[in-house]
Amino acid sequence: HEWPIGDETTWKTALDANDVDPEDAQGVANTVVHHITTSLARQAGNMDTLAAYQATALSVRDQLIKRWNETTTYHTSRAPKRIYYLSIEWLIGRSLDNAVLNLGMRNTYEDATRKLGFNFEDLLNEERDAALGNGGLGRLAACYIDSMATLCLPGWGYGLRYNYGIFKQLLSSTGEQLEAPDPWLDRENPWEIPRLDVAYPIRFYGHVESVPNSDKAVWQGGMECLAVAYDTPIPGYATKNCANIRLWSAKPVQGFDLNSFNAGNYEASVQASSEVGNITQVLYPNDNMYAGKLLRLQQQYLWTSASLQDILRRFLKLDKPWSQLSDFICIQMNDTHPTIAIAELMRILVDEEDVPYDQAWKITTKVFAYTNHTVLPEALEKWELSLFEKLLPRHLQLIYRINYEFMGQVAKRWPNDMDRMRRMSIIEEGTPKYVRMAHLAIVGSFKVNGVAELHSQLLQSTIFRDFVEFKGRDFFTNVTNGITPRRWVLQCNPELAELVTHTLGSDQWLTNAQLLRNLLPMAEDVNFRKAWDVIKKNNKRRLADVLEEELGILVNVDSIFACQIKRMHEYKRQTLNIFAIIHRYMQIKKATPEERKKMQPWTFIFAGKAAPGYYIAKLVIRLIVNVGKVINNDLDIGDLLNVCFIPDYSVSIAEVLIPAADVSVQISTAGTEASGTSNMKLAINGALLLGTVDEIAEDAGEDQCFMFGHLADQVQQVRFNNSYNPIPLDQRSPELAEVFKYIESGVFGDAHIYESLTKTVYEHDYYLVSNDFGSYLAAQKLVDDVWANRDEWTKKAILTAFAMGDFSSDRSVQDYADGIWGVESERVPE
Ligand code: T68
Repeated sequence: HEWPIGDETTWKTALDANDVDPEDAQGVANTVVHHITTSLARQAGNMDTLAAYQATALSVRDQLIKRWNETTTYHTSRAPKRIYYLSIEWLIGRSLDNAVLNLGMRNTYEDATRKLGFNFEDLLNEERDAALGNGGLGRLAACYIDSMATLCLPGWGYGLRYNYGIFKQLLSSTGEQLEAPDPWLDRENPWEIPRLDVAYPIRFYGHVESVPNSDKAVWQGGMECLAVAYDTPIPGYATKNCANIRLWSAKPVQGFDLNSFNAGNYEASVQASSEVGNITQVLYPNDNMYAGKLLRLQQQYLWTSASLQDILRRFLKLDKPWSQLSDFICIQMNDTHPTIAIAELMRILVDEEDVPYDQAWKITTKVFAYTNHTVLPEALEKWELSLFEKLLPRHLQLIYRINYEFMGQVAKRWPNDMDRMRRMSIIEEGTPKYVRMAHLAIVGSFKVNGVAELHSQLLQSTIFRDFVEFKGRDFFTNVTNGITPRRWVLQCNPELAELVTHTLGSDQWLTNAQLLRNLLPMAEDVNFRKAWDVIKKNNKRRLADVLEEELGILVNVDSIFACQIKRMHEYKRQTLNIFAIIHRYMQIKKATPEERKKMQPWTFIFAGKAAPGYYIAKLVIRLIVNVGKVINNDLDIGDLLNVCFIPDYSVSIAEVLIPAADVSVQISTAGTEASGTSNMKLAINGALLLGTVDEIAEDAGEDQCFMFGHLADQVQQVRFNNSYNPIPLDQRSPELAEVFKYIESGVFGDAHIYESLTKTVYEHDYYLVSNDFGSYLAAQKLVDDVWANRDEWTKKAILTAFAMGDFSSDRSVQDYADGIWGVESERVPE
C-alpha cells in the first residue's frame, strides 16, 4: 500500500479496514445494512425489496471494485500485451446472480439476505436487464468478457453506454409487435462506475488543411464533444481477476454556448448540447441488417476514437516507441462496426504523432483483427461516400490513400484485371459511391476470422474469395463461437450444475468444460437418467408457471417443449416452423380418437424481436400469435398442441426458457446462419437439435440430432430454380400448399393480412421454405418416434449435453488468445 500524505498509521489502519472481506452471512449483512443507511439514505425499517436489491448490489459492487483495483494494479506492474475487444453491443442481462456466483459468494449472500428478511430470488428479480444489444453478436461479447476475466487475460471491452437499450416488445390484441422505449437507466445502475474525469474530445464535420511537403493534415472546425467513460467490472470465476467493460457516453464540451446565453438567446444556447446528447441516446435495433444513418456513424466514430485515445494513452505511459505498438496491444473488432478505427489510428499517428505514412501503416496493420458475423449481403456495412465525407473528411482522405496503395498492389499482381480491382476496391464505384467497411477491415487487419467452421469456409469461397487469393489462406481463420457455462448452466440451471458437480466429484468443469465428456457414459446409468429427468421436469414446470401467469396459456408439461428463440428474420425461417405447426394442427383435427392416442404432444415456444422497420418479420409474429390463439383455445385437440409467443425476449427470459427445452429449433436456410449461439445454450442444457446444418451435430454425433433440408452447397441451385424455373407450389410441396389454403380460408384472421408472407413462397421462395418443408415434417416425425421411447430420448439428451465442452466461450477465447491476439494469462496472486 502507499500513503501519499498524512499519518502512516492512520492510512495503514484505514486501508486494512477496507480490506476486510465479509466472510460469513453476518459480515455480508453488515455491508448490506451499511449501504441501506448510507448510500441509500434509508431507515432500516423502511425497506422494500427494491431497496434490499440495491443495497445488496452495492455490497457486491464493493467486492468487484476491490478486485478491479487489484487487477489493474497488477497488470500495470506486469505491463503485458493487452487485448481490447471493440463491440458496439454488449448484451449483459442481469449482473447480481452472476457476480455472486463468480465470486463464490452465492450462498453467503443468500443466507445474509434471508436473515435480513428477504428471499434472494425476489431480489434478483428486481434487477433490470442491461440490454445494450440486439442478439447473438452482443451476447457473444458478454460471454467473451466473462471468459477473458476467468482466463485472467489482460483485456478490456469497449462499447457505448446507450441511455435506451433494445426496445421493449409489446403485443397488440391483434398480435402486432409494438415498440416501447427501454429506459434502463431510470433507476440507479449499481454495476457501473462513472469516470467523469476520463473524457476525450471527439470532432465531427469541419474541414481539412494539408501540410505542405508532408503526409500530415490538420482537421479543424466542425463540432466537438466529449466521450465520457463508465466502467462495468466483470468478475472472473474462481479468480481474483476482474475484467472491465468501458462504455462511452457523449457529452457537450461546455454545458452551453455562453455567447448565445449572454445575448439572451437561451434556446440556442442549449441546443448544441442536446444535439450531442443524441449520439449515445439509443441502440440501433437492427440485427443482420445495415441501415446507413448518420447518427449511427457518429456513434461508431465517437466510440472507436475514444477507445483508441484511451488505449494509446495507456501505451504511451510505457514509454515505448510506436514501432512496438503491436507488442503491447491487439484490438479485436467485433464485426465491421469499429472499422473506422483503422483510419483513426492512421490519423492519430500521422497527423498528431508525426509518424510518416508508410511507417504508420506498418504499425496499424499489425494491431487490428476482424471478426465477420454474416455472409448476408444486406448486412454488410457500406457508407454512402458523401455522408462519410461530410462527417469525417480527414478519414475519407486517409481511406483514399489506403485504397490507392492497395489498388496499386492488386494491379501489380493482376495487371489489367479491372474487374478484380472493381470487386476488391474499398470504394464501390457507381451512383452513389460507397465505402465498403469489410474491405477496409480486411486491408487494415492482420487476421480475419469467421465464427463457425462452415461460415469461415463460406466466407473464403464467396464474399472474401478475392481477398483469399490476395492475402493467402493463412490470413483467414476460424474461431467457433462459444457460450459461458457459468451463466448458461450454473446460473440458469443450478440443479443440473449440482448434478454434474456431484457426479464428477468437483466443479472443475466450470472452467474446463471438456470434463463434461467424462459424463457421457452416464447416459447408460438408469439412476442418472432418473435424476436428469426430474431436473428437466422441474425446469419445464417453472417455465409452464410463467406461461400460465404471463400469457394465460396452460401447457402440458409432459409435451415436447420445442423452442425457437432468436431474432425474427426471414433467413431464420420462423415461417417454416409456424407453417409446420399449422400442418400438425390440421393433422390432429383430421385424426380419429384412436389415431390421436398415438400422437405425441408438443408445445412450440417462440420468442424474439423484429426490427421495427422489418415488415415481413413483424407479420410472422402476427401469424404465430394468431395461430396460437386458435390452437390454444381449441378444446377439441386436448393437450396435444400448444403454441406460445413469449413477448419481449431478453437474456433473463432466455435463462428460464433454455433449461426447460426438449427440442432446439435451428432451421435457418443452410449456409445463412453464421454460427448461432442459442443452439449451444440449448444443447448444453439437454435439448435435442432439430435443424439444418450445424457444427453442434458433429460434436454431439449425428445420431443424437434430427437433421433435415437442403445443404449449403445446394441452396444456390434450388434458389435459382425457384426464381427462374418455378414449378407450382403444390408440386414443390403439396403439404405446404394445403397449409396455405387453410390460412387463406381465414381461420387465423382475415386471409389477406398474410398475403405478402405466402406470396414470397409462391413466387420466389428465396429461403427455400417450400423446398425444405417435406423433410422438416419428416424430421419432426422422427422426433415423435424417439419421444415415444422416453428412455432413448433421455440418453440422447445426456449425450448431447455432455458433448458440448468445445462450445464453452473459454475455448473460443483461448483460441483467439493463442491464434490471433498473442496474449497470455496474468493471474492476480492470491
Ligand atoms: C449474429 N449476428 C449471427 N448481428 O447472426 C449469428 N448485425 O449467427 C452469430 O452466432 C452471432 O452473430 C455471433 O457470432 C448478429 O447478432 C447483429 O446483431 C447485428 C447488429 C448490428 C448490425 C448488424
